[in-house]
Amino acid sequence: MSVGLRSTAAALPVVLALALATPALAAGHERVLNGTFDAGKTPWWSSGNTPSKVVDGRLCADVPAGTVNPWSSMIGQNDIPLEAGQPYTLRFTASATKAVTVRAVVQSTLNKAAALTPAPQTFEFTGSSTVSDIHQQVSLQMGGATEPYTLCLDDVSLTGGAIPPGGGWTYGSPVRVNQHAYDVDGPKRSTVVSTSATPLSWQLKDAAGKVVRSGRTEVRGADASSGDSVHIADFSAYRKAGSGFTLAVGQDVSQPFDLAKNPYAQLSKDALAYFYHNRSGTPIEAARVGEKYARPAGHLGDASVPCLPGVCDYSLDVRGGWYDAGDHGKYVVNGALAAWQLMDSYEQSPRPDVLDEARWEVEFLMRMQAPDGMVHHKIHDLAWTALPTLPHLDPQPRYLHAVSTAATLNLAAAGARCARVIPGLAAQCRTAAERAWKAANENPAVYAPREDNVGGGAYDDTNVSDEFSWAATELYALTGDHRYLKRITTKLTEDGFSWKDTGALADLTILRTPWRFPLDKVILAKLRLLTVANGYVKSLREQGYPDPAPGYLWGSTSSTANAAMIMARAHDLTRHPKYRDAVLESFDYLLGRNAVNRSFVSGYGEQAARNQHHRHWANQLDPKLPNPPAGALAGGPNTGLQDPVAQQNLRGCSPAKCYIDDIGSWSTNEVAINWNSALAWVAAYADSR
Ligand code: 9MR
Repeated sequence: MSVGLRSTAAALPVVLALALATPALAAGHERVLNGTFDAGKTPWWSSGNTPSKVVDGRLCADVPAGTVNPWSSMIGQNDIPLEAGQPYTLRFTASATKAVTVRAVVQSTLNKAAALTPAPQTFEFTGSSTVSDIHQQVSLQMGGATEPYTLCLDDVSLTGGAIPPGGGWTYGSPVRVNQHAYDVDGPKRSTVVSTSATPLSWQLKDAAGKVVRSGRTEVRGADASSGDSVHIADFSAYRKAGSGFTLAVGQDVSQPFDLAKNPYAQLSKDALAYFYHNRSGTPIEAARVGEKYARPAGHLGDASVPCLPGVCDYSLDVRGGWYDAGDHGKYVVNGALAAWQLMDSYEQSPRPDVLDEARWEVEFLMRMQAPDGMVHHKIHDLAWTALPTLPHLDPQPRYLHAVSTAATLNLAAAGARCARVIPGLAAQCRTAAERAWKAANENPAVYAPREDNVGGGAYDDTNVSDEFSWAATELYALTGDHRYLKRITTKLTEDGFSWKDTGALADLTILRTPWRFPLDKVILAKLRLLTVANGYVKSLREQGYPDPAPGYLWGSTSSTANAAMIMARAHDLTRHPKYRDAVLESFDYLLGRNAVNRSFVSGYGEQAARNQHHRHWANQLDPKLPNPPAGALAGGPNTGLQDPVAQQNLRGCSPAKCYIDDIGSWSTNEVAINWNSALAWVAAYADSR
């Protein structure tokens, strides 16, 4: 990931009471990750002129001669949390192939000389931090050498600070609400964090502070996902529209919220605008997004992209499409799913702008098709670029990666849907989809390698039976050709769907065009849809916070939104209000009624995500750049804690609390097309009901 000093000073996300603990109590808190290099090099980095690798359990760096400043050649680790006024002790063992003096640096804390010799020595330095910031740095600075040498480093440790690793978080008011708005005609509930065994009194107040309704909470008790003890306050009976309401429980007051007739009309537009903002290969016009978000066309070089060496001997024009997420990669599996979901949104809640946006991606997906009909898995940078990097300033060369069966079937599925719904592309999409299907059947087990994750994500998948089934369903819906029918093998289950598991989409497609399918298939698909939707409704009701799919893995908010999509389809088929209510309560979860008291959608709610991991919505790193525009969904709580910021600040978190609104936390706070497509689908549905 990115290297170098961060210019921002994000506040420590901690309980102040903890900061008052005496330093002596806290001396043992380790602040460095993987200081023994047992887990390889991550998250250590070295300067571009100083190649480094782990050798026999030590990090060894080749230091060049002829640089001027100490910081011209460095090894380091970023995102070190420090507290102002606290003492810290840095220890490490190091050797060099020649006697040399380097600088040992803890940013804002200490900067000391260390005289290295060929024999490993252990050093220890202390200092007090002058800042409270979770983005400080530990480094060895080796610049200024007269001759090249190799330095090896081991057992790096930085101890100190009062706040335990993982935080010591507080989340503000215990009264958690949908910080954007409740539908006046829908359910209106709040989750109140409290260990009281008896009900508490609540008061609903209008913007002037006048109590307009009051009642008592229902005691719910321990909530496993969050570790919180909770009550539920239900003010559904109040049905007057207005803005600036708050809910008070004793001295505790919620974030303000609105009660509105149609609270999701604007979100429906904003969630879709996300895709325009992230288009590749075209200028993003101020007339559409405002000056702040306008930018020149990115990656015009995608008009001619060669394969990685040894993969193919041609170049393809793979202009256009959307950037996948916070990175500038373009991946067929994820792009096809997102485009499919937008096309499905069009069929559910028709709006021409949704089709325009889907068309932009489908045209790109078709460009990824190789001459033999197989489809390249992805195109992305050779190496990860630093944050921030605007698309038109990306210095990295880009390559097409090998074809895969999964990508090929994704084009078959999305292409078949396109042939049914996008005017003007029908013939081209049908040809591409049918060629892809044929090619995938001739090459049924070509998998994208898991290790291919430098400069872009892997999107690896070694089970493509679900992709075959999804593609067969779409092709049958398009053509009615019985050869496809027997290839439909997958069903909707409570696991829902994701870029990797697309089997559930077969049932959703059958129910989209039931008149094209045999009756028994339709009846069974409907039965499964209702069973799964009922399970989500039940799960949502059992949770302290209303999440229908409380799994808390990477992109967990998209699982919530996709579960809401399935419940919306159930509502559509049955008109039973319990499904509509559960869709609305899923929005409550996404928009602030959750364990971290935060709206995961930028611009929606008083405490909304604003520092999502993104290469040009990077205001946290450069104040000249914007925060994400309204309507960008953060990935959300993820127990995997795959990035260093999450590892430093969330260690030990309860699943529903494994979230930090920091640009460095790509595993909890990235944005992505397949997550926003889910949000756009559900928001359009809520808007059009
Ligand atoms: O959404 C993807 C998630 O399911 C995977 O666990 C994760 C690691 O492979 O990758 C996620 O996708 C990322 C992709 O690899 C690169 N672009 C950003 C995507 C969202 O974080």
